[in-house]
Parts: sequence; structure tokens; C-alpha cells
Amino acid sequence: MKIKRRKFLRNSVVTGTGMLGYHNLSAKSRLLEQPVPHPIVMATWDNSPAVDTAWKVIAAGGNALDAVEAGARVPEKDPLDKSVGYGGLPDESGVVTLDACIMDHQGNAGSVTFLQHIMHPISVARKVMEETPHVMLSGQGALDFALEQGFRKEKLLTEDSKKAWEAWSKQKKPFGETNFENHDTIGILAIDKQGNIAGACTTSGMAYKKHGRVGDSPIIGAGMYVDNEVGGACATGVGEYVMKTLGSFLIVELMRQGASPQQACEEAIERIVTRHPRRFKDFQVGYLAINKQGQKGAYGTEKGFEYTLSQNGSLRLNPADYFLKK
Ligand code: SD4
Repeated sequence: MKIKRRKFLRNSVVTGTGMLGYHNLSAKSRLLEQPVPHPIVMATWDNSPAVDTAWKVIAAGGNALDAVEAGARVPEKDPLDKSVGYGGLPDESGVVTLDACIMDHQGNAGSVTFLQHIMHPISVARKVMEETPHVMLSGQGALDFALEQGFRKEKLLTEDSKKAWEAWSKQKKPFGETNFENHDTIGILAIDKQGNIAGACTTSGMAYKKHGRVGDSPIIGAGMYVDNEVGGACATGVGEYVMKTLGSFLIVELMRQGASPQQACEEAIERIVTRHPRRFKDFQVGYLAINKQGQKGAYGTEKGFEYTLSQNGSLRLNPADYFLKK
């Protein structure tokens, strides 16, 4: 399959005008140029209760960081959500391990990986960001830190998820790639009334993954990235492909060079497709992006990726466009 290059990139390479023109502006003048955008909340998949919760924080005058954290906590505590927090499907040894990250409008970031027994990894990630000099804590260290911070140790494996794991262990299917039923990870982006952007991403990761496997979701720049001057992006799907292209950072940098959020999401998916021309048909990766002007983008490798959007007070589930058309 021949992969089209996007016109905006061709233009900036050939003429150099897009990128050079943009980078000649100082950060301060870029900020002054931009009108304060209207608030927006956007999340991967059908995450209406999460988006609604985040929107309410912003509508009440709250900031984007509080909004994305509050939104991410909704599927984390939902036992029916099989990809996030409590009730998430376990790894191959039957253990639920969680990954999450968060970023605020000042470029601060926090993350936890391979965290067990804690229902709200997104809030632990926020504590890492706010209470430590570090960005990422992992495994036992992340758990010890969470307990020190007052989080409770809980059993995250529900009876339903245990049954699903038992059925899987009998068949011992390999680590699935086209396992759409396993995708519900929430990546959530928000712009508040002040025009500030924040993002969060939280997951139990790919079901039946190897014990110790960490995906893209807690990796700053892979599962999620925010630059308050430019915009934000987040990812869902098979994290290995997102990590190898640092998708969310790539999208934000493409937007910095003049791409719209939609163009940037498409370019990031095309990067994956180009690297894996034979394999990309077997897995789903989906990206969301917003820019500082409040424009949005969404794109997946395959049909089926969708996102929840709240803007101007209306909440909607939308299908995303995708690469693999017949
Ligand atoms: C991971 N990106 O661990 C996650 C999985 C995912 O919806 O997005 N599921 O690779």
C-alpha cells in the first residue's frame, strides 16, 4: 500500500515557511497571539460518565488538571470496565497491574507503572508529580509510595475478570493483537476556562500481558503528552506500537509545526503503518488530539475507534476516522 504524505509536511519541507515562520516567534508572542479557547473535554472510547464528570469540574470553574483526574477516576472504580483499574483484566499470571500518567499546563508530569492493589493509579501519578522530585515510580516502590500517601490497599481482581482469565488460561491464546474487546483505556484531554490544557491516561494494560509488562499509557510522550503552548494528545490500543513511535509527543510536535490536530493524528498513525506495513492490519491504535485553539482530531488504524467529546455543554460519542479502508 502506498502511503500518502500529508500536504502540510511537504509544504514545510519544500518551502520551509511553515516551520521556520512559526519558530521565529518567541514563546511569549505565540501565547499572546492565541485567543483563549472554549473549554473542551475529550476522551478515548465510550467514556461518557468520565467526560461528563470532567466537564462538570470545568463548568464549575475548576482547572483542567482537576478535571482530567476526576474524569479518569470514573472508569478506574468501575468494576465493569475491563481495561482500567478495579475490574481490569489481569496479566498472564492472573495479577491486575496498572499504568497511569498525568500532565498539567506547566509541563509537570507524574506517572506510575506496574502498580498493584491501588484503585486510583491516576491520583498516585498526580502525587508523584506534586509530592516528589520524580516523574515515574514503578511496582513495589509505587505501591509503597501510594500507601505512604494514604491510599488503601484493595483487591482489584473481580470475580468476572478472574473467570475471564481462567477461561483464557485454559486456551493459552498468544498475547492478542486484534483484541478489540480489550480496549477501553481512557486517555482524557481537557481545556479549562482559562485556556489551560491538561491530560491523563490510565489503564490495566493489554489483557493477559506478560507479568511485568508496561505499556504506552504511563509513558510521557507515548500514551499522553501536553504542551500548553500547543495542545495535547493521547493514545489507546496496542501500546508497543505507540511506544516505538512516541505517538503523543509526535502529534504535539506536528501541531507545533502547523499541523491541525486531525492532520497530526493521521500522520502519527501513518508513521506506525509505514513501520509495520504487513502487521498494522492486525491491531488497533487510536489517537486523540486537541490544540490550543480548541480544535480536535481523532484517528485510528482500523474501524472501531471512537471517542467521547464534551464541548459547548453537549456530550457526544463520535466514531473516529481510520486508516485501513477496504
Ligand atoms: C496498553 N495502550 O497497555 C494500552 C492498552 C489500551 O485500551 O489502550 N487498551 O498497551
